[in-house]
Amino acid sequence: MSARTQQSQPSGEAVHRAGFACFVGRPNAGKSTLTNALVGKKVAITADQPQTTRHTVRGIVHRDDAQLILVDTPGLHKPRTLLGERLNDVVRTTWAEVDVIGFCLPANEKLGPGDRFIAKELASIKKTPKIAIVTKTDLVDSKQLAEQLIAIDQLGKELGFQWAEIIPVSAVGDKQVGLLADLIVPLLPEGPALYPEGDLTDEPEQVMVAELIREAALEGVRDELPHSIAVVVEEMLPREDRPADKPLLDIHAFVYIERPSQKGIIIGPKGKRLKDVGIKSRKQIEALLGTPVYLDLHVKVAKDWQRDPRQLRKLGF
Ligand SMILES: Nc1nc2c(ncn2[C@@H]2O[C@H](COP(=O)(O)OP(=O)(O)OP(=O)(O)O)[C@@H](O)[C@H]2O)c(=O)[nH]1
Ligand SMILES: [Mg+2]
Repeated sequence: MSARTQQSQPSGEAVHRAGFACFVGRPNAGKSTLTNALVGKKVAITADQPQTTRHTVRGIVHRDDAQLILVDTPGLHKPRTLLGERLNDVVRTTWAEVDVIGFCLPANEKLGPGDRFIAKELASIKKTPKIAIVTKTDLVDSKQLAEQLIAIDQLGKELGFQWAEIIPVSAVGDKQVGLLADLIVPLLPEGPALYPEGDLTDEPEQVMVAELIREAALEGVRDELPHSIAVVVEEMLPREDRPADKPLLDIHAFVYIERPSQKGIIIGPKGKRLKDVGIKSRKQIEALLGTPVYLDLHVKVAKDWQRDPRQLRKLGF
């Protein structure tokens, strides 16, 4: 038992802690994958492309001794659009509010200007403990990992602060994920649970459904197209006149893109790609909601929405 735990348990009674930890880092660092691994369920979509997450996603970890609320954030990056600026603002607001900051750095990429930029900003948040999380350790050998750990330790020293912890994890390989939670929990304030037992996220269903569609739509698209895609669920309604034991949920959703020229790529030859997106996301939506779903997908152009304040508002940014 650590000195810290002993101190906070004068009467020998078990202490309960509850609080917030955010994951921040460059796009594609593995923040959302790690959030899902800790929660034990997909609450945030992930993709092999930068800037997948576009809003803060709360994932809740329930333990006997604590409730840990993880706040997954969009990757902090050099913004090129109004959307990018808004996403960065969301990250900065989040890290100012949480109890613990987890800075995610992929093991397989040398520290770069993007990481230094973020670390510098973190250094100015003096009151909040900062854990450096080296992600994707399954992709490197022990030598490369050791070098990364040293570089991160050095980075903290250069910027004049001490990491509360530096921990290597693999969300995909399920390495040290539980240990990460063990390290965060003692840094949370004492207090009762903030969310009901069993809640894994506070994301509205409609948002989760839209995200699952976007995740399926992101698969296999490249260059600028991933950034151009936005998904909005317009309506979710139980189909009328269905027998009680055979319900069907009608979901109507729009996949937005920015230019007419992108339409063909999203829809694919003879509509095959869009159909595949529908099949793939429908399976996940049905698993999420626990009911059969009829998914109606339409593609629409919202011209240059990433740079247009009015369109951004309409799309929920
Ligand atoms: N091999 C390996 N790949 C990982 C691991 N964690 C994440 N990835 C992959 O890295 C890519 C990015 O993961 P995300 O979790 O979406 O990254 P993110 O930091 O949330 O990205 P943004 O939302 O764009 O900021 C995906 O292809 C993941 O499958 C890991 O532990 N091991
Ligand atoms: Mg993400």
